Amino acid sequence: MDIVMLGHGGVGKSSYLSLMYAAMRDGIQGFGLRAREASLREELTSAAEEVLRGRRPGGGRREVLELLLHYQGRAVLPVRWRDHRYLAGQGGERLLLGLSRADGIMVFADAPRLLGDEPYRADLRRMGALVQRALAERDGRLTPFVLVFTKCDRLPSAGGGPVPLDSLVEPFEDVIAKVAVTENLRGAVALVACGHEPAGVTVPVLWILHHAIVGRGLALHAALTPGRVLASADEAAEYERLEPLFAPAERLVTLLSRVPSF
Ligand SMILES: Nc1nc2c(ncn2[C@@H]2O[C@H](COP(=O)(O)OP(=O)(O)OP(=O)(O)O)[C@@H](O)[C@H]2O)c(=O)[nH]1
Ligand SMILES: [Mg+2]
Repeated sequence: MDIVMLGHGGVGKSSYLSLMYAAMRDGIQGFGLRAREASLREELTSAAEEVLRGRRPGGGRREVLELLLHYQGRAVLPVRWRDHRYLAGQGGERLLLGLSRADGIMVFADAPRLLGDEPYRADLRRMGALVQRALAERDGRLTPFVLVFTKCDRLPSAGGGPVPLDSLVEPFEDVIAKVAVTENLRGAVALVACGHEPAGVTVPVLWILHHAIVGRGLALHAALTPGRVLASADEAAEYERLEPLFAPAERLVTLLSRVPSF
């Protein structure tokens, strides 16, 4: 399963990843994520500790993290978690390919910055247009799509006022409209804070797992249907391992009932 995180440098992707990992390492409703290699397990765990102290996560930048999806303590499926730093003006062929093949997509935006910085908003609109192009090239696979607004602890509303959701999503209006009319894309908005007082960290990952497990399963099932191009033995085995997770993945919805979706 391929998950892509996309966002500008400094938006908070690595901070998110480390706190997400710390939450999923212990597991939620039986689902967990673990790094395949011990060195990455240690790196992510110590990065999470740094972030919880309010610091920038250390460690080198990895573009691809090899994780394993666990269910009830057993490894089920490899998860390739891609950290894609968006560069303004980038042609983005690699990005387009990554997004058009992903089983789950997270697009990151810096919430406090986007409220006041017009050039940044314009840049997010351009990034949104690129994402839309990639979405247009996808097959019809059921795929979760999360707009992750970071640094929400720094929003003026953090003291308890209403979150200016309309202003936050405005640069993404066209992408949201595209996702909303595309049958197999499931969009959500997540407001997160990744610092010493984390908030909303589990929403993006649980939204992704909730839909991507079934999405991946249905895609494998279609490939295994008699009469279709021959599926590999690996795909058949993967489907066997995934199928028992459909119902538990469905039940994650109880943790996501208040998430704005589109
Ligand atoms: N207040 C606050 N600061 C954050 C939050 N998330 C990230 N930061 C800070 O933002 C800076 C950048 O965070 P990173 O997680 O390294 O951002 P990144 O997207 O991985 O950046 P690149 O790896 O350069 O692409 C760091 O100084 C973090 O401490 C947040 O939710 N709240
Ligand atoms: Mg990073």
